[in-house]
Amino acid sequence: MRALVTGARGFVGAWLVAHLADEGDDVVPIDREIDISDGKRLAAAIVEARPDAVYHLAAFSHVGGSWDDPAEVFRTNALGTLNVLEAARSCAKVPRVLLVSSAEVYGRVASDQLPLTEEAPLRPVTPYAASKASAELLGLQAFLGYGVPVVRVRPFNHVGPGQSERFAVTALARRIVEAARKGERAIPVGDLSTRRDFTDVRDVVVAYRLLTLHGQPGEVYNVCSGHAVAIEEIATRLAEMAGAEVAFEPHASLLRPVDVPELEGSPAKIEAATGWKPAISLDDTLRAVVDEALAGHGAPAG
Ligand code: A2R
Repeated sequence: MRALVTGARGFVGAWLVAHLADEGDDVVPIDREIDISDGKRLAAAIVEARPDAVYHLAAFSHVGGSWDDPAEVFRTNALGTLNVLEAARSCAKVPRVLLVSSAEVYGRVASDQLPLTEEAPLRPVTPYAASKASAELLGLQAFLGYGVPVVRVRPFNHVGPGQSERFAVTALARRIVEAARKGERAIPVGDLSTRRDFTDVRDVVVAYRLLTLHGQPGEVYNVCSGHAVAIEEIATRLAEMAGAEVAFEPHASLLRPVDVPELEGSPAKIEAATGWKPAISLDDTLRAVVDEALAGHGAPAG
């Protein structure tokens, strides 16, 4: 299968490109060299590549940072997705499109609503979530209106080696390792009570390929483990793994304007469609993140 990947040098993109190549796919990676909001250049590149599948990952991906420039976030995530869909539609043989949305589209949810199924209403709280919900609607319209075979995915939090330290788990691991090296005992943190459903990025990319092959066009699938874990527990495990004796001190500057207290997804639909289940335990993931922090490098590993 010939697979074009947008956002190919990002955290997930690097792992996805490696996984597709391992599976024998012919991969065409694109990233910043073609701005996703430049519809003409993007269409030319996609038409020329003649892919069987497009994995659309390019995005403004930082939820907290999305408050600073909602228009730019919308341009990249929603308009960029429209450009990918239009490009796919103009190909001689219309490729499958895997459209990567986000579980953030579910917004704040009462704990009795968890785990979230794909039927849950979209109630975006952040500019990032609104841009992803918009991208999903564009994908649905491309399917219903033009018959483009679009499969939408809502990944919950993913984590693993190669992630930027703008994201909580990697940032925590690096801060813990640094504090231990300097002999510091206290680490400033955001809200540790937040609970999230984490999946290892290496499992996420397996899910993406399986959904591209076996997902039902027009449908949407959660990609998640089905178990929420408090960031506090993760912080504690990271510290243990790093051999660091540190205390975590909440810091106002590290809190987001609005945070979603708990997210937990149901993976039942993806399991039924593809047989996918996460294979890597949270401890193995955290160990890999700590090892990377101890080795002192953070470049994408894929
Ligand atoms: O922002 P950069 O320089 O790191 O480049 C990112 C790229 N990207 C773009 N590419 C083309 N045109 C744009 N206007 C544009 N804006 C951003 O997309 C980066 O290489 C890639 C996204 O990778 P990450 O930020 O590492 O995101 P991650 O964690 O790999 O997430 C992949 C997908 C995204 O759709 C997320 O929203 C979703 O999974 O969770």
